[in-house]
Amino acid sequence: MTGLVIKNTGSWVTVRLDDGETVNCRMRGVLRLKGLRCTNPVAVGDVVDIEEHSGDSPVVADIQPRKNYIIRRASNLSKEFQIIAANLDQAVLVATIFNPETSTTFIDRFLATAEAYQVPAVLVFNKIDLLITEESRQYLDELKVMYENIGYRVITMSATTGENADALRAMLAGKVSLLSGNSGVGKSSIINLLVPEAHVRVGDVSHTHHKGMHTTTFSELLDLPGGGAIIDTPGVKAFGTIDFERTEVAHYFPEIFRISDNCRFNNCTHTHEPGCAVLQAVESGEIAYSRFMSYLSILDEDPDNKYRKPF
Ligand SMILES: Nc1nc2c(ncn2[C@@H]2O[C@H](COP(=O)(O)OP(=O)(O)O)[C@@H](O)[C@H]2O)c(=O)[nH]1
Ligand SMILES: [Mg+2]
Ligand SMILES: [Zn+2]
Repeated sequence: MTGLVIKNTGSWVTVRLDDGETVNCRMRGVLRLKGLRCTNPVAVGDVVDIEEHSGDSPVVADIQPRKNYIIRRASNLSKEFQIIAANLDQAVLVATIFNPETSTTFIDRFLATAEAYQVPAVLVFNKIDLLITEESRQYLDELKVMYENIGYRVITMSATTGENADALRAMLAGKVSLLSGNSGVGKSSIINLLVPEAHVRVGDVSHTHHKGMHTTTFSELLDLPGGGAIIDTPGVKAFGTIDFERTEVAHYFPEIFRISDNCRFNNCTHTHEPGCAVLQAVESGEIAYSRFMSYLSILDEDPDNKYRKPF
């Protein structure tokens, strides 16, 4: 039998079978071994083969090949990885420009990581009802235009007033979307708006179990009324930074990559080289300064990097 993993608590996975029935399954030991450096070999969104055993709980026996998946390090310095979700149609970043402010660096890292995973990314700026000054609304417009010019879809909305909620619904319809974003940006509020019966707690870390001293958060796939689903990953701000190859970082900034065709050297890092078309485009404003700064900040993580910041 095959089914879709709709919840993963770490020790159990909930699988929805083709007939709609859901079953809680254990994981077969050998699957754990396959994902040696992975704390959870099975993720929400996975299609799995299960075996039923009389008198015992069903077992996830195999995972079907994934279209894509998102991973993160189990902890900052850990060598172990955690698969956050699999088989995504898109990754949605919920951001706010006020209360709290999501930095453009955070947004750009998210977008670059999504590019690296080949998952289409969408930006949702929430809490637009809070933007009462002309400057703040102008800033939002600038960000929207900037990201749209690069090729990303941008929705501006308010979960509180419901403004533009229909645009969000249309964007999610029929797709499996991962919902990410810093805490406090309104992810839970958005989920409640879309799936009222989910009753996700707002202003709090949702879906947490307190078992003694351990706090476990789990991912869950929630069906949308109009078709499609969102994957909620409480406690996961964004996907983990993958280990970008220094020479590849520019590939994940589409507008930088496009222009880099015109750099004099084909191994140009766009940091100091003569004849660098990217540096020229940053200077002329064709490439947004904030985007270029985000690009540099990812390069900066490379301990071997030897470039000098040009600004
Ligand atoms: N003004 C305003 N507040 C919002 C909006 N969306 C969420 N909030 C508030 O922001 C806080 C955090 O929301 P929550 O949904 O828990 O954010 P999460 O941490 O991303 O899940 C709560 O107090 C919400 O009521 C919005 O669109 N406008
Ligand atoms: Mg929440
Ligand atoms: Zn260059």
